[in-house]
Amino acid sequence: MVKEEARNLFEKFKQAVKDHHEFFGSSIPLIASENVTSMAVRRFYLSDFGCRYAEGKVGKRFYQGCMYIDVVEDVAIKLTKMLFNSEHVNVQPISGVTANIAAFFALAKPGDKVFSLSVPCGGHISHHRFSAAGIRGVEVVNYPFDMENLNIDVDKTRKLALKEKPKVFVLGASLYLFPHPVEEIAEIASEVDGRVMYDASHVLGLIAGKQFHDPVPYSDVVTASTHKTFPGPQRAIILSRAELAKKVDNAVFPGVVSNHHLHSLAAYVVACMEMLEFGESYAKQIVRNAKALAEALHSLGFNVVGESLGFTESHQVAVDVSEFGGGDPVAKMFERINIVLNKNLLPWDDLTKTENPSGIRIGVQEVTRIGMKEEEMKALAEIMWNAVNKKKSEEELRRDVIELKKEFTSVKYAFDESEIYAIVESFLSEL
Ligand code: DSN
Repeated sequence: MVKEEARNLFEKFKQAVKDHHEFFGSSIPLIASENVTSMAVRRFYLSDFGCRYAEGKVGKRFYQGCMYIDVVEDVAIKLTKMLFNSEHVNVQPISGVTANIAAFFALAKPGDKVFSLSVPCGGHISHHRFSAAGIRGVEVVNYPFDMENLNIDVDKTRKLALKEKPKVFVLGASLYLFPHPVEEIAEIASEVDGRVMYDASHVLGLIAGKQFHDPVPYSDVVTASTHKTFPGPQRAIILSRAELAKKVDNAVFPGVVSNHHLHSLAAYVVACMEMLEFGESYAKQIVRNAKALAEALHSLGFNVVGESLGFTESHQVAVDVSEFGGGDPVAKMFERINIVLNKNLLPWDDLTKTENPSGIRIGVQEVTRIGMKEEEMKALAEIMWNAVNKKKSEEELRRDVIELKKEFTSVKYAFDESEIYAIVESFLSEL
């Protein structure tokens, strides 16, 4: 007989699961690092693969029963190569941070210097000493940042690199509006015998859809989670030059991964197929939507970051909301009216502003995936403007959000389930 306390906890859990799904069903999701997967992806996520183990590499496992898992992983590698044209692919990291830890192990030794962007300028926590970079014991030096161009200052970076001689130049970001100067940094890296590691997590889907600068030809290693603009399950990949294959693979297994969550690997294969088919139109609409939202917010009176640069080239829009009390109260107020986004440090914030930074960060990849277009971006901007200026009650604003969301209840740019089974079957038979 289960104890009453456990039963009560289970009731609480069931209620939370129900409430969560109802909340997201009637909300506008704008977290730049999230996305929604198709029903076909979810089907594979629930498969028996999630109950199995596959340590090691394709064809070289430590457990029996992996013969079909080997096929799945081989397909995942080949589809990833098709999407990104990379010499070597590892599909085993279970998250972006895991991939970054492995990349640091492959590229650097403890005590080596690493250049990365500060967190306010967009650097991810795993590019820093309190996460993946610190786990490898490297010394992090921040890139000089050009506040006007909202990007890495190449000339100052060259000067600093000649002095500091970093072994790794980390590119890619979490607040990522404009492509980093990858060619220029790769050139500097070659001058000081360093390597380029590009964290493409945020823009992977835009790269797959050919709507963002492709870092693969200029980077030694590209790491990326597969669930932001790339609409797959939560895991990660590492792309690298062929000469680094062994180092990368060993850093992943046995370095940071034992089993690698095979149900999400199967789901990732389906997401790759979706991106091969729909990636370009999906990515194009994401960038169009981001630009449309930025322009609409700006014309209403919001202080949108990057005006002189066209606001954004990615899925993200950043807004300085200092005049409305800062990112923390503004993000919480939006949550109350069913708009989900996050507070964010902006390049001019120092770390003392972490709790209440100047900005909010908005990502439009998920609303694009459910079919929203430029017109809905304008409607969304209007609700946001009414909200920060308290032109309506929160109850009325929540109703406006629910009304806007009402028509957008299914995932676009995706196969239907029967089609995906047929496609996966035909692909498997071609191997
Ligand atoms: N922290 C996530 C983001 O929102 O950018 C990435 O891990």
